[in-house]
Amino acid sequence: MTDHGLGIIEDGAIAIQNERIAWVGTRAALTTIAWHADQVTQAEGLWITPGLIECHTHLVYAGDRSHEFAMRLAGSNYEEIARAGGGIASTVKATRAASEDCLLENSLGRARQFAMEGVTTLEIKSGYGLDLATELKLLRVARRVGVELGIQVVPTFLGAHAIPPEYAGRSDAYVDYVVDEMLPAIAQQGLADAADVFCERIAFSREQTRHVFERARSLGLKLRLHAEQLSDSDGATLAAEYGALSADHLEHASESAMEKMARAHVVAGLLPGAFYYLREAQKPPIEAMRNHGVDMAISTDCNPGTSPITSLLLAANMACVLFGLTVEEALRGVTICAARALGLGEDRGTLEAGKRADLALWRVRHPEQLCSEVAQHRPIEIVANGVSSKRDDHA
Ligand code: DI6
Ligand code: FE
Repeated sequence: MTDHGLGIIEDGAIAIQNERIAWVGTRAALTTIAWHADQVTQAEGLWITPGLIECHTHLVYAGDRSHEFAMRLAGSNYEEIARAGGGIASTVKATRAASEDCLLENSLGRARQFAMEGVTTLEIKSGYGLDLATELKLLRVARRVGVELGIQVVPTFLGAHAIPPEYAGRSDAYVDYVVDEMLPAIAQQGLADAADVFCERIAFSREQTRHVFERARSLGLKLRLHAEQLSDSDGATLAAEYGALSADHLEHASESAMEKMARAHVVAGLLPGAFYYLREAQKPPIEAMRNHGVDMAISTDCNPGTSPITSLLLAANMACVLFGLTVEEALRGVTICAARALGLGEDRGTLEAGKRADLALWRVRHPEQLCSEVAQHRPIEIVANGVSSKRDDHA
């Protein structure tokens, strides 16, 4: 059996106790230990992987942007559409107008797609409210999504996603609002684990990013960054300077920034869905990431404008086909490296004793099929925080 460096255990067994993995090894070793379990599940012929980890989504929003897809097919590009008032601003309008329950229903539909594919940890960013009341609404919805689905939602505050219409031409004043009013209120309500910024020429500058990072850090929030998606503002270096958990996109990042990220243990978040959907040509510097030992996480970036995708395995497949990742890198990208991008690498992302009992059971011949075959695999059983659920058609 080709291992691909995945640490495969053939004829393995896993013991779970109190929502944690208590033991992992071969079945033969398990018998000699004479484990006394209250309940035993046979998984004959199945593969068990860690529950998948989706570390970057914007899945709480209202409306859709299919007309922009059509505009791009007719020749417009993302930046032109954004500058003309479409893009993020149009989703903000729809999201501000939507009730909390309506947002929950829309968002649950998308989140369920992730959960059914074996995702047991789901990061969700705010960022389509851009005023305090609506950002709070999005973060509450994110939390409710996790409760409804029995998976762990990790909420991120992305107030610095775009400049809202009421602050047009006054981006510094908007950043002051984010820093002085939104961040403290969100931190005080405990509604976000991290703060993120879209550092880009059509969004926020390095200096503005720094301003948000300073305050977020002082409030005890972890940091993430959207960096170098459309151009090089050297946000990746800033992420390294601030010890951010991850810098995501990175298509236009330099090799020297990868060295700094490696030294500061900043994970690279690869988002091939946005690259694909926008028909970008410039790929992230994967070889530099490898050479410097930067961890590569893979995510969908699920959002209505640049990546309306709810399949993490499809993103893993795209990372292989479009960015040239190996199967091992792709599987690590949706498990352990994604866990690290959330600051949860010690807690989940591999099948190891002591880690949270998040598992997915698959009927495949080899886990490489999970990223080589598109839209064909869903786990037949999922264990999230020690609680098992079976797929409906597999009673
Ligand atoms: N980069 C992205 O690709 C998404 N946000 C961001 O900062 C796009 C969000 C959108 O177009 O609605
Ligand atoms: Fe994003």
